[in-house]
Amino acid sequence: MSDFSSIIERIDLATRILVLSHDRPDGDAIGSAMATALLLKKVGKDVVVMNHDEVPELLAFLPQTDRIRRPVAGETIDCDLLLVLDSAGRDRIGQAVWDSVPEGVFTINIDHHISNTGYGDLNCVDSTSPATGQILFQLAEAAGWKIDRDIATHLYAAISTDTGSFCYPSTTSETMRIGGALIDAGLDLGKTNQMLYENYPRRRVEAMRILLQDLRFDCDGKCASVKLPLSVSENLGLQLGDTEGVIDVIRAIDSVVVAVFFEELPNGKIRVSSRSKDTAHGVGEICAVFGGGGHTLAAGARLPGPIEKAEALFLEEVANRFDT
Ligand SMILES: [Mn+2]
Repeated sequence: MSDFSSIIERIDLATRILVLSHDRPDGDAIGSAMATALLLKKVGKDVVVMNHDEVPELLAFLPQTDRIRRPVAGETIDCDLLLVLDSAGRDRIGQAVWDSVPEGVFTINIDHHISNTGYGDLNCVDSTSPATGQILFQLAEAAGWKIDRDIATHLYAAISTDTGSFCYPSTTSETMRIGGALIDAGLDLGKTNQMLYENYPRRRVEAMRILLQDLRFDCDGKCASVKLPLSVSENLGLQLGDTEGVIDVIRAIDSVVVAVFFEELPNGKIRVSSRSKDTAHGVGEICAVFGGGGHTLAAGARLPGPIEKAEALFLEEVANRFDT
């Protein structure tokens, strides 16, 4: 549990606050940014929320996500405090967003990635927390800010999506306590879960069908991987967030310890997402070999293309860990 007093002091002094979270935003990035924006607005601050990319269609049901702005070339956001959430490094924000941030503005970095580079003027990084949303709940509690239904919904989306619905081992009794407190604050649990987990567009399942045809096993079935070439994403009209969760399907196979998903991006880079069930075979270290990072059991990296080459390099690194 962090000491939030210096963060609260800085926020008290600020009048106009810019809230950022990482590109290709997931539930924790959107939920954390929006919960923070709504909390700060309630205590009288002017708030701008910005993300490099669009809100994924699956998360657009969350309250007031139309407030999230995208960077406009040449525009600088007038602010006297910057909050950067759920982002391990400056590079996760995207250059177009940094171009909108005034030079020298005081930066608070709130995150739960063990690989966080400590790029803020004030850094609140708790790698024992399963989601940035959990740290923000604790901050709100410490500051005495009231959590209303919309804020509770965002914090729930943040925590639920980063813990695999309160299932991953990173989930603690504190996470469960917070879940209860969010229900008390007005969260509609059934409806929110339905929107988060039972509301997939058909193209997502079509993508799953194609991906699973080429499901690959290595290391005596302990490593499973799938790859998504750009041509397939384009043919299916996939959007950001559509392939989120594919990895959980292959991770759930009984023999599998490490699951890997390779995705070819429009810029030719290969986005690698990886999950592990066992800290003895953590994926954080493997991703770090390729300049990526994250957590022990969930991590990512970006490798140069082509996709087959990235696949071979990464899977070789996985195999090395199972040999020893
Ligand atoms: Mn997160």
